Amino acid sequence: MSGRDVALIKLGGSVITDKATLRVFRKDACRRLAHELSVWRGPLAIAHGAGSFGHILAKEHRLHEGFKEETQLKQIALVQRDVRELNVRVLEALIDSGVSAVSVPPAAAASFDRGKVVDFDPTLIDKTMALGLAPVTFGDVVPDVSMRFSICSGDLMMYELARHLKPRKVIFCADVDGVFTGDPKKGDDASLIPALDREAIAGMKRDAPVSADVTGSIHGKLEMMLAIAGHCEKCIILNGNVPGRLESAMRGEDIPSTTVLPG
Ligand code: IP8
Repeated sequence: MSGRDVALIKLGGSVITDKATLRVFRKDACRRLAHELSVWRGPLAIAHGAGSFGHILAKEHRLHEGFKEETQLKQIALVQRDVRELNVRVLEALIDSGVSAVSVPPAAAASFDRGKVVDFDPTLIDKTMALGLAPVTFGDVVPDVSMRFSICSGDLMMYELARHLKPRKVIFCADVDGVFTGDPKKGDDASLIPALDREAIAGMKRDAPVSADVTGSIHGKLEMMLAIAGHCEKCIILNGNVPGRLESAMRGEDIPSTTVLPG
C-alpha cells in the first residue's frame, strides 16, 4: 500500500467507552466518529483503545506484568473476549457509516517480547488494504516471548502501522482538545498547546493517570506520537467528544488540536 493518501486514525478508549465503568460502550460517540471519518476518500487504517473493556481487569490482575500465576489465565481469556466484543461494536459502527472495516488483532500482524514488537508482518494489513478494506486493530492481550503474555496498546499498533504505511494524516481522538499547559479537567487555568516537539514533551510534568490504565497514559502516548510523527505528514491529537472535529481534521481544516512535530 503506497502511503501518501492513507489516513491512520486512533479511536481512544476514553472516547468510545466509559473508562471508569467496566465494559460500557459509548455507542453514540463511536457511531458519530465512524460517520465523521467516513468523509475520507483514500485508504483508511484504524486502531482503537481498550478503555473499560481492557484496562480495568488488566490492572486488577496485573496482566501488564506478564505471567505471575495460573489465576491470570482466566482473566486473559476474559479481557481478550471483552476487547473483541468492543472491536465488533466498532466494526459495526464503521460498516454502518460506509467504511468496509475488518478486524486485524495485533497478534495477527506482530510478535512481542517484553511488551515490545519484535517482528511486524504487514501481509494481512497489505492484503486487506489492497482489496479496499479498512483494517481495524485494537489494544489486546498478546503472546509474549519472555513474559508469556503482555499488553499491546492500540498506540503501539499505531506506531507499527505508521512506520509501514507512511500515512498522510495520523489522528488520535482523545477526550480533551489536545495537550494543555495544565490539567483542564482539574480546573487549572490551562491553555491548549498547538504544537509540541521532542524537547517540549521531555520537559512535561508526569502526573499519575486518573483512571485504571496499564499502558502509560498521556505521556506514553506523546512519546509514541513523537515516533509516529517521523513517518507521516501530520500527526495530531484532537477532541473526539466534540462533534465535527474529526471530520474537519479529515478535510484538512484548522481545528483546536495539538500537532506533534517530528525530530
Ligand atoms: O487502550 C490496552 O490498549 P490501549 C489494551 O490502546 C488492554 O492502551 C487489553 C488493556
